[in-house]
Amino acid sequence: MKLSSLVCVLFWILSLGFSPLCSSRVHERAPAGDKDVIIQMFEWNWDSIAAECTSFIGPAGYGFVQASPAQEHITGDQWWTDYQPVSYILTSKRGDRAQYQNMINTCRAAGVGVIADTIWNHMSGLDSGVGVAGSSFTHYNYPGIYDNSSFHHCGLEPDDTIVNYDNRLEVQTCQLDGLADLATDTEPIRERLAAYANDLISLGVSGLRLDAAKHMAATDVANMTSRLVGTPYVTQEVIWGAGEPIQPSEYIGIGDVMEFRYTTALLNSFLGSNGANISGLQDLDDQGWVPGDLANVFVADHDTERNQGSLNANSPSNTYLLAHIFSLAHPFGTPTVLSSYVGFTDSDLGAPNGNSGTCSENGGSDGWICQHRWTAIVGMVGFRNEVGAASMTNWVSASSQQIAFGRGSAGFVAINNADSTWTTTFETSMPEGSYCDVVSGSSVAGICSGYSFTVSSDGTSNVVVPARTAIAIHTGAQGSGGTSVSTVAVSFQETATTTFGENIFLVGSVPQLGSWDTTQAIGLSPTNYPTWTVTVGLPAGTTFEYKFIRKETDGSVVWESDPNRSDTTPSSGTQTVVTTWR
Ligand code: LAG
Ligand code: CA
Repeated sequence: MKLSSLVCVLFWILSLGFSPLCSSRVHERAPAGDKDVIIQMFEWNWDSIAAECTSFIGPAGYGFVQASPAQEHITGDQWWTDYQPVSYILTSKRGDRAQYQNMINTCRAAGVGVIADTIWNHMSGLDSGVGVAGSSFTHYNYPGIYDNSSFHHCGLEPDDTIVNYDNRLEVQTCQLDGLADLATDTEPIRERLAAYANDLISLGVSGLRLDAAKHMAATDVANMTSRLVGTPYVTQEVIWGAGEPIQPSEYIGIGDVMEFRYTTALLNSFLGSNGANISGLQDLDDQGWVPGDLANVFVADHDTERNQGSLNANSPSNTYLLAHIFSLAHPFGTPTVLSSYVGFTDSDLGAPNGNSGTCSENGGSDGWICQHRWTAIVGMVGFRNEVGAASMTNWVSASSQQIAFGRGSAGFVAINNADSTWTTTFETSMPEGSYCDVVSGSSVAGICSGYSFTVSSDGTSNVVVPARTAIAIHTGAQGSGGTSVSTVAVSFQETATTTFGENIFLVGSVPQLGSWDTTQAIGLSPTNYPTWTVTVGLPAGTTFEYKFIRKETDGSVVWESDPNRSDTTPSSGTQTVVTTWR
């Protein structure tokens, strides 16, 4: 970021009636283009995050982990006990203060900052209880911290619970889900909450997520963030709702805003629902959302993966993965990747394995999904770090569910969210070369573990993108080998004499040549009889076998004599194969 004065003025105009925020210090978003990807390590405990930072997250190039709330909360097996704080003791299900400190130190040593999920709006919703660190409390009394006068008692609804989102005052001073609503418009509360955030900052957190920010007036939030030490990254949860008086734009002078309209757009576009398609996702700065450099964007968070508000790991036809590839490739916003656990269809289910996150090499284990380890997601983090701030180039949409675009001359991605193969010649701005597809694999010492494809000197690339998948290349992952998704045009010129009604066909070992199925053989034309010709797009750099066959008038097939012919296609360009029937 670097909030320009323009944004300040814009904020000031949009926030009529609120005091302008531009006198207060502005909080930095993640540095653009320099490891800006955040992982939301939902419910992972501090020791397991620390270990994962060292063994995987740092080396993979992520910039930040967003950890679940650190403060003392109510007891219970459900994950959402975290969102009912009862004191500012840094002891939760996920570890104590020393473990939190160790996580921060370990992650920072691996080049990864920690973003703390903080709860400023409310305390618990229970009549009374004892928290996980032993603190007793009642709904409106937290001994030594808060008493009845510390809370809003809005008097607008039965039980003071928010029902009407069309009423600004109700949304900000009544109780979200019955959670005791802190009087964030008063000095003692502002002072206490800023002290809580500064305690986390003193331990070394790099940023803060402000839970339920929409339920606090922007002026309240701005007052508290102005008291923070340093300039931590701030992302605010302001869930946009149609026609509501409280708008995400009110909060952009404070820090980033979680842009839920982006999440909804990806849900609809990738599922093709509500008239949306991925071809509509080119320019996201003209949608009326918060500006991209102030938006924190995500395919799903822990709430939306449970409440059908987004795609999730159970979404059909690979859409969840494709949406991540899109999100990491597109320049709009600072992306967060959710890393969560299975069983979220039960919306109360707590984390597995005693909150100790575990993964396998490229996926999860022990109930954890470990989205942050998926090959394609890791590959796209590398893509994003490589392309940096490069602008979008070469956007093309072959159909409503097939898009491709480049990022300057550093990267190119093609997303085929249709049910049929997309074979085309892309125009890229990439330098000539052979690249590893980072969706299917990576470059290990110049050898691609997944697909590879080539870009010619004119920037074009002939590529096959299978249905419901994507390919992506960037200048930081060059290489060859693997399985090629590039095609080259191969012209076959076979000289064969025939009698009237007989025709020459080509059949071979690769799918493009029918995989030896004579009913799928490719017909040649007697363009210059007795020379028969056909040009076929075949995978680049690939060796295959083939034969010509003659189909007789009665439908029977005569094969050329053995052995099979063999050919290796070049890595790019074209090839001509001249043969005579034998
Ligand atoms: C958030 N953003 O504004 C969190 O992202 C979201 O996960 C939190 O809700 C919510 N705000 C409050 O911090 C979660 C669960 C709720 C749960 C709440 C408090 O989605 O279901 O409410 O945390 O634990 C639970 C019960 C409610 C009950 C309430 C109070 O589900 O039925 O009314 O507790 O006892
Ligand atoms: Ca409130």
